Amino acid sequence: MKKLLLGFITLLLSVSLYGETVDQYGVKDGYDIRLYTEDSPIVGNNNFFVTLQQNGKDVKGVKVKMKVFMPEMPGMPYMEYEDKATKVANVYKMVINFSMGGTWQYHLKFKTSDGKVHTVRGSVNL
Ligand SMILES: [Cu+2]
Repeated sequence: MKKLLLGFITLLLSVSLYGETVDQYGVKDGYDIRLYTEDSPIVGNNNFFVTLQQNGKDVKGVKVKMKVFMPEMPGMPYMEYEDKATKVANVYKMVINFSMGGTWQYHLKFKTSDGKVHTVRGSVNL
């Protein structure tokens, strides 16, 4: 019975993680950051979008890049992938390749026009 219950809980968790888009908000050094996807992340290429605002206005002259990585695990080397964003209208777009499922950490870096580099950390599940 215990085993059956545990199996049921695991199933529920995997269902809730699967098929969800990414939509994460953060504040760093006075900048409001939103990181999101339009589709649920998959193994392979994924479009990630970032918007950056300060006091409710889009921030100009910013360079954005994102690194995703997964720590070394038994039988599996450290993995990472990085892309620099291209700007389309007021949205920064990156194409991120995940080489396997699981939890990926990310460092989202943006360089503002004053030359400062700001880093936001988080994770994405797939
Ligand atoms: Cu891995």
